[in-house]
Amino acid sequence: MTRAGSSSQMPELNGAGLRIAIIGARFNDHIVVPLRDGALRGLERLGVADNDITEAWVPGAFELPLAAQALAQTGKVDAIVCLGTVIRGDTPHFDYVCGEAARGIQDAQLNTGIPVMFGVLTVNTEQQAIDRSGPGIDNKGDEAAVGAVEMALLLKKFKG
Ligand code: INI
Repeated sequence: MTRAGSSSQMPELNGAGLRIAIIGARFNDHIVVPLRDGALRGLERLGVADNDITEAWVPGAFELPLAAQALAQTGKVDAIVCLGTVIRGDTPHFDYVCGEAARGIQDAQLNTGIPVMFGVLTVNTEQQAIDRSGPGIDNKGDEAAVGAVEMALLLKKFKG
């Protein structure tokens, strides 16, 4: 039997040689910067070289999909980590931004074949965002970075 990510156990991940991009949404940057820091910690822990990491910023989570798709189309990255924070307010704006960010990020990875991680917090309160962007490995930016390395390695394996 050929196994390619077919075990439910988290595989050993070696990110050396992978080119990973992080795109952050500047809106709520007091949360997104710690998510970015978590992503960088995760990539470094898995051996992704600093020189192989690209960082870019967009105004808000709504803009993440276009930037991710454009970057994926360059062929210069093996995976992309999208980071943002959308905090529920008094109007339906939250639902539009979250929905379009999620749909667009999924479209970007399906359209391009480059993994694009959904590291966007969609929370009801600022405290929930703070709780998910701390210094531990439960930081959602760190988790998204680990996912990016896993998916990049899996797709490379598929392509042989
Ligand atoms: N963008 C976010 O990333 N988070 C938010 O909480 C948010 N809220 O609440 O409005 C937000 N809005 C901006 C949006 O992403 C776009 O940048 C803007 O609508 C321009 O297209």
